[in-house]
Amino acid sequence: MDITKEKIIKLLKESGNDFISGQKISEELGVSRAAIWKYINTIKEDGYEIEAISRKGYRIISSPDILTLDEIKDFLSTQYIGKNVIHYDSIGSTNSIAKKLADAGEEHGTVIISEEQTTGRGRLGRNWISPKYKGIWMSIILRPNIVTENISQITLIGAAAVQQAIMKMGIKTSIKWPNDIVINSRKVCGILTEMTGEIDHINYLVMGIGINVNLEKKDIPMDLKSVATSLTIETGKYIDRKLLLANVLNIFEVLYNDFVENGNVSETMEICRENSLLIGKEIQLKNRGKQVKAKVIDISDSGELVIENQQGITEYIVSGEVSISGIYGYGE
Ligand code: BT5
Repeated sequence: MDITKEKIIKLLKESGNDFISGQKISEELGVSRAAIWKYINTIKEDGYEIEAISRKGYRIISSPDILTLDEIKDFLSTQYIGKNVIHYDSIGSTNSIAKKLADAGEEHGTVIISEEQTTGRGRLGRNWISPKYKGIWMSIILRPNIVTENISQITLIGAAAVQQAIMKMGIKTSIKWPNDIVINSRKVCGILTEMTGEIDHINYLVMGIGINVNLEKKDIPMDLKSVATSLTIETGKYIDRKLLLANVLNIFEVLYNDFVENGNVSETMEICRENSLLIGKEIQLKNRGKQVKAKVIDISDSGELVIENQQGITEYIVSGEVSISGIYGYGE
């Protein structure tokens, strides 16, 4: 966003219910009053409701429900995650843009957010519906100095952060290893982690997180009715996306730091275990085209799914897709 525009929004917010004069803004920012008037108009176009009274000046009546840095920074307590937010009104896929920007050198911790995605992506080329203003559709650019084999743990850090952030809003969800957050047998969040690098070296990682926040039943297509839900559908309440987004980023950074600085994922795994949808259940596991039945015993300290196969042998699974009876309409 334009830096002067950002500063004007900041000044308006700081003066709260009081008017701030064009003269004062002009002095503080060193721009002409005519320019300020133009900026105020573009700020209004962004959805801010601004009252302007001659000789008194300007004040904000209401802020739009959008996920710009201006709108979330009061809730953010991070050092680097989300300190740079690139916000779009509409985009194909935040993961695709994040990869392009990361290729061009965009910094660690940058968050790409769009109010809507027109070609949101799931895993394996699947679609992710992302209606406007209804969810959190974002990608975090990460440049961790870790070995490639540990990257599946980062998806679990994302899942744990989302689960805990939703919990902070008073809503209990479960984690369906490795990348879904589930409420009442339906999916409210999916995570898509993509990376670029060599065998033993990561250039960057893009963690895409999609959370269905204020989608109403009509926003969910017919064929996804048994698969997808939203926080508002489940609670009947309108949920503050700004606060939820900041919570996710705040918690994510704490868990992520512990991982990259101390090699410690114990808190993440504890969250994944305690809120696991799968532990103790019979599942179907699909991995590299093979499908097997198994029972889930645990999630290991390094994030593998610990299963007992049909021969009674314990196996440690790093990646795969799990189907479980009664969840997402499967086997019902
Ligand atoms: C995922 O894939 O769950 C990963 C989703 C990641 C989405 C984020 S949004 C920001 C970033 N930018 C992107 O382009 N993507 C990421 P997967 O496990 O493959 O699940 C995909 C399946 O979930 C689809 O085939 C549908 O059945 C279902 N689905 C599609 N949209 C959904 C939604 N909004 N909520 C719940 N389920 C959905």
